[in-house]
Amino acid sequence: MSEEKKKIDNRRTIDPAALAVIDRNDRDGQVETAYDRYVKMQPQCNFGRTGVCCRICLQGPCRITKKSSKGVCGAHGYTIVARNLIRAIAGGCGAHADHSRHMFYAIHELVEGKAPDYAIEDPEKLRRVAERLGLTVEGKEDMELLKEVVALAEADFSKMSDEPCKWLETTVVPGRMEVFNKCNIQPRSVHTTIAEVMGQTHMGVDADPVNLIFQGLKTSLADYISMHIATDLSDILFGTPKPVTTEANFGVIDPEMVNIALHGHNPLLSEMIVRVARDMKAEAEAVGAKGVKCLGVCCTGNEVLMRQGVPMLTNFLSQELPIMTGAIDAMVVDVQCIMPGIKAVSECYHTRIITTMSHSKIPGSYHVEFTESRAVEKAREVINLAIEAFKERQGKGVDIPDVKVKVTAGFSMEAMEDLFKAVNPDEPIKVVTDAVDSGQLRGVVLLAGCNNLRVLHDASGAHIIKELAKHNVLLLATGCAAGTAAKLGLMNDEAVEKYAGEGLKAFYKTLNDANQEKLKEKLPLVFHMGSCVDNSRAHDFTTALARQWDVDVPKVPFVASAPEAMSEKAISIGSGCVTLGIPTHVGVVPEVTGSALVNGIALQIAEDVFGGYFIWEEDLEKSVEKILGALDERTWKLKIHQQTAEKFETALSAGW
Ligand code: SF4
Ligand code: MSK
Repeated sequence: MSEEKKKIDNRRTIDPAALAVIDRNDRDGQVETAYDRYVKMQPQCNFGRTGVCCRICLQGPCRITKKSSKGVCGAHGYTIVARNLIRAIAGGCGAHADHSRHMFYAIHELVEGKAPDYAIEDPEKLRRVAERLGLTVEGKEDMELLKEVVALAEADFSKMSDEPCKWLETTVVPGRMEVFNKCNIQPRSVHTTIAEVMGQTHMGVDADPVNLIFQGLKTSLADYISMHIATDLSDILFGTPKPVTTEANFGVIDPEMVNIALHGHNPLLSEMIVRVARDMKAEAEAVGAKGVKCLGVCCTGNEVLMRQGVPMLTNFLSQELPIMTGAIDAMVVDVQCIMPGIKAVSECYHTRIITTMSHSKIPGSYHVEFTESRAVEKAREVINLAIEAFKERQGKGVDIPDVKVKVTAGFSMEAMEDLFKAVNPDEPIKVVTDAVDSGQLRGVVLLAGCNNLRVLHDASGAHIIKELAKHNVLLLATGCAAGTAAKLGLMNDEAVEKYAGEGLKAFYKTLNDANQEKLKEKLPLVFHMGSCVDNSRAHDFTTALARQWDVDVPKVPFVASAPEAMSEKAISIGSGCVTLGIPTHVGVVPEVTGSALVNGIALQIAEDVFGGYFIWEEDLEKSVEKILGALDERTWKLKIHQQTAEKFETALSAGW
């Protein structure tokens, strides 16, 4: 057995509920999960891990070694690493574009009168988005306006001309657009940019690593556009999230209910299932259940948590484990981050795995093809499968770890502004900039991204959150990092008492006091902003800070951290953060270290050009130090320049 194999066991999580299931399975069961497969997979290939394996043509795989510094075609390591990296960014962008396009299709059907089960849930958001896009709003009916918004979205998805994409131009500060123009990385549109990457990285096209990386950064902007369109369209269709309190972790499973886990990313069907489930109590009661309970996994979970207050069951890495409680009647999946392994686990239980998208299937699963025109009917079909499974469950034992915690989520940008307005009605975001200027807050950090078995599940996210809170950092979260906070009791008011420093506590007190009448629960330690695509909300937060300070983003004390980055989407989101001017910590070193040049661009040169840069750091203490260091550098510079501007009564300098 290799050294690495000896060191690693399958107890690679700090989530007490997940550990309870893993331990019980080790004692009594034989179900294989990702935690076991990761151990079996060791040692993993170092060529792949450092990015120096090329399989782009059939002469490969070519691997860069001491003996052979170039591939068969003569491609250097830096070309191979850069090509692999930007294909991953394109993969991430492709996934977000897929999600976003689906929202677009649904709204298109709605506008055409072919999606009778959907409606415009948030007409005010529609008007805000339309105004931001430069459309005339006055005197127009909602549907007419939605049609115009959708036409602009279609152009951003697919136009071939050079004018700026609307969802980029209207959501970032002018300084960013100047940088994008100067570097020639403005995407023509989302789809053309993805296609460009595939052409540019074909065998024998671009060998220049810098040119390749710039195309990668352009693609990360296309990714940002996709995410922003998805968030805006989802809010228009299903409502913009507002604070909501519920519970998280395996203890939310109720053995007396028909339990349906909603997993994936796309809210189109899951929203319908949640709504229809409320009307199908009688059908559930007819088979002896108390009702139908929906529970969330990964980002579909985040979507329905944010808008409907659906309890959060678990995040990415532990997705197979709820099935092993024996009490999940159906796991309904749509797209992205769905482990094919759930099917094999479900075979040991009565659980129905139900795929719902034509391009996202798992062999042997139930498939209920989702169509916008028959959304309610499809939701009923899915729930009926779960009810049938509940009947089969009777008489069989269940074992549910008794772990659940309170969660307050639902912090869209609009919800945040609403909170700030209670303190400063005219300039809401000034509540945050004032707190940073006065030293009450040390800055703002977004915890984003996935889980990854290369590090201890949930450990780095939890550690970073607790330490940054102690140091008075305002914390936002999205994706499975938000799942970590939710499951581990870091997304409620009790966590503020336990972990926040004095400055952060005082900041919360101001907000809680001002919003007393509105808030059912006091504010949580970490503000849940939504799913992966809702990183757009966090970018809007950064843009609002930059506008308030009247500076470009690289001057704003805002850092992103993906402690357990895993997917190609995480790579494209992280690259987008850097391009948009944000220092970005990644707790799992990506596959770029095989080229000193590409690695150097990510860590240093990016800062010179875009103001944002990557911080690879797996050590937890050092991660916190580096994140705080990045915040402090910006806060310090901002203060010096503010003091100078005040002293000489001039405008704030733009050139630092
Ligand atoms: Fe090897 Fe070049 Fe083909 Fe890549 S493109 S597999 S480096 S020959
Ligand atoms: S689900 S991309 S593991 S955040 Fe959005 Fe979680 Fe990452 Fe998937």
